[in-house]
Amino acid sequence: MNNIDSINHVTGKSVYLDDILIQKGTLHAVVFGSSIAHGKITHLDISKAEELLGVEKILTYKDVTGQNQIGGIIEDEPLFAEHEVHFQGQPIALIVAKDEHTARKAITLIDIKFEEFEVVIDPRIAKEKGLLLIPPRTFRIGDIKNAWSKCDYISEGRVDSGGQEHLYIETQGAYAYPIDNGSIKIHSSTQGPTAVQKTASKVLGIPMNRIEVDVARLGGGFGGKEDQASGFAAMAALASYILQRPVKLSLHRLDDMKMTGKRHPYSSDYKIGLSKDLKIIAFQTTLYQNGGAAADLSPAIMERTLFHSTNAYYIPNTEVTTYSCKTNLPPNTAFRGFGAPQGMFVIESAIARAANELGIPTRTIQEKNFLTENDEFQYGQIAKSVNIGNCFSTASRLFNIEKIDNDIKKFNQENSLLKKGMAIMPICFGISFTNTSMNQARALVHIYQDGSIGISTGAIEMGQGVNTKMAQVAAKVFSINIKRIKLESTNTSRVANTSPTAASSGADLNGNAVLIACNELLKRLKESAAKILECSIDEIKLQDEQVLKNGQVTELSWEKLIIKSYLSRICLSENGHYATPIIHFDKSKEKGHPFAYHVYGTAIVTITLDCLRGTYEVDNVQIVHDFGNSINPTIDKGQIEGAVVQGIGWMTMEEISFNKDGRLLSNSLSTYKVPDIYSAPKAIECHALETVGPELAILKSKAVGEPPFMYGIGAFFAIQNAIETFNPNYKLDFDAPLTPEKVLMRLYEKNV
Ligand code: MTE
Ligand code: LUZ
Ligand code: MOS
Repeated sequence: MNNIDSINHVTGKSVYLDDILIQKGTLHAVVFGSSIAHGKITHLDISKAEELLGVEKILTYKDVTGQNQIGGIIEDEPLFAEHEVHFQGQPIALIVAKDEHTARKAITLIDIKFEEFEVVIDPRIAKEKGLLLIPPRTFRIGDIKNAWSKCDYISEGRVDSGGQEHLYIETQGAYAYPIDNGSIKIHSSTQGPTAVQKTASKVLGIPMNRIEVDVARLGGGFGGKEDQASGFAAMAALASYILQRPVKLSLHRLDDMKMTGKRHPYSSDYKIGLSKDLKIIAFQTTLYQNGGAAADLSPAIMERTLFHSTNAYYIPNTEVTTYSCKTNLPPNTAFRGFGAPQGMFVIESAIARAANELGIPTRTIQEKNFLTENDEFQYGQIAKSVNIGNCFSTASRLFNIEKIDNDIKKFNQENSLLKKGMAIMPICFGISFTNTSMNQARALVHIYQDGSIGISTGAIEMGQGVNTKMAQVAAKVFSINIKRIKLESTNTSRVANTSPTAASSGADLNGNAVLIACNELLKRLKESAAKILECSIDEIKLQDEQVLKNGQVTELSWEKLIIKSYLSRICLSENGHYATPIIHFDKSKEKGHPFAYHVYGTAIVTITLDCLRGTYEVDNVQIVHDFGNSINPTIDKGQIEGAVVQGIGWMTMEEISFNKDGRLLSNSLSTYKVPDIYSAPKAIECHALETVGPELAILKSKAVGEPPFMYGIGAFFAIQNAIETFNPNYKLDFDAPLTPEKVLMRLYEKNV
């Protein structure tokens, strides 16, 4: 089963924001952002810009009809800067003109002066100065204080990981226009239509029922549009509301890179203690999250870092503290993995260093400490259906780790300037929004008189294939051809109060809502069929577009059943509501059962390093992944491949760089490198672990969106492994990304 959209995608027929035919009289908007990272606006004169022919209006905070506030979790972010600016690119005004060119020209006519303040871009410095977005949080289990004395071996260190630009192909944008009754309709490239609706309602100062948000699909989101689409949509909506004209805002790539937040860079200190037989007895870490200038989703991301700071290991004494630090960077935000990759990189680094100091392979420690059934996570949840050990042992058998090892040794002996390296990356990722209340979804299913079906849910299709999976669910329940099913755009008037499509739970939550709605309709249709065929309901079965009675095909086809049911005045529409059972979390104790289940897997990453140039190639990523009972192996494999490449990019080549004044230096695709086909692994082999899959996953098919991102972390350690082989003087350090530039320095680092 391919993605239902694939033909339209490759023939260019799929409609994205920029493909929506615009109405007559549509105006175009461009955001005017701050040129400095921190300061006071001492002078702002927009009059010359406003006089430019073709400029309709320039909006500032003074024009906001409701509240000038877009903070989602914490109300700390103005839509337009008022008197101060806190990051370079922070929106100050919106120029609305007859076309984008005119709006850009007007920007050059805006007269603005600042008084500059001190710029902080380092989270550790922010913490010292007391600049925190929220109070710190700590997760703990066991007795860390007394655990150290039980350790035979203790190792300490520092770990840093960098930011990451989402680089969705479609930039942030929205198209808003007035509709009947003083309402506004917004087409937005967002993962969270309700977030957009709520934000626009607040900014415009009109109730939510006057704002209709509609999303056909996104050209990628990766978390970057979970929260940050809202501000731009609110701007377009505000302009449209004030001018009573259609307004389109579609960010230029360079503006998008400059104005929007990215993955959070983290800096951290850790201490790890092991017993003689290599059991990890204690692990303590303090992480400094670089939150940027406003909270955005940082508190939730910090929470997921705490949850995943021990990755796939059981550590009886753990204490993890995270500080969310306020800096003068654009507010950092959700990005595939949502704080988990940063946390996992720390524990993997701690293990790698300990192994290095003990002179043993890293995997010896990894293997000895994997979670097992009924182990308790540091947040109180008891691990069930654990198969990390299973994934690891299957991977080592299937891909023959011993042989990989020997081949690498042989290669490295035979080659002086090329060295190969290898690393194992295990993953354990919790599925559910960590904020329990967000784990709900609804689906509205209509069966039309001709037997075709329209499904509306809260899920956003962003390339991950959620629409295909939901169509599969409905087709399975009714046992009909999937071609009869259409996934409608995601629209707040049809499905309300949606959680963003995020946390990898889009298919689980919305798919289950579809399942509930379809099962209810099926019950009704069976009743109807039983009446028509004069038998009991138990004798009825729908199979391959036919109604069966006691297993025998009847003259009643799907289409006949539908039209007859309609004529008998049976309701052919249903609204399904799903809320994940079981999960809960008590923030006052930092304990609970926050996740419906966990996704496990293991990757073996092998690389070849050119020790003359510092460049490297990823030879292979060999994975054993726990999909549960995959509903769509084609799509799931695509998710694995994309995530692996994205993860490798984060760890190796994608380097976000700000200067000390808070100016983004890596501000275009010539200075910010993402993996292309040449730098992608030469092979990605993915083997599905045989499992039944958990009840709480949609049709036992586990969530797949984010977990495989973290396989990419293995590339860091594989490269590091090759550097060690070439240069025995190299002292391990953990400062990602490990760019070719950094690799070269380490290859020739001298013993000091
Ligand atoms: N795949 C594609 N092609 N495009 C995307 O934007 N986002 C990822 C992942 N896979 C993304 C993607 C992220 S961050 C998440 S949370 C999940 O998809 C969201 O979709 P799901 O909940 O349906 O898995
Ligand atoms: N978003 C969110 C997420 O609001 N809560 C989460 O737990 C989460 N996890 C992953 C990605 N996005
Ligand atoms: Mo994904 S970071 O949950 O949008």
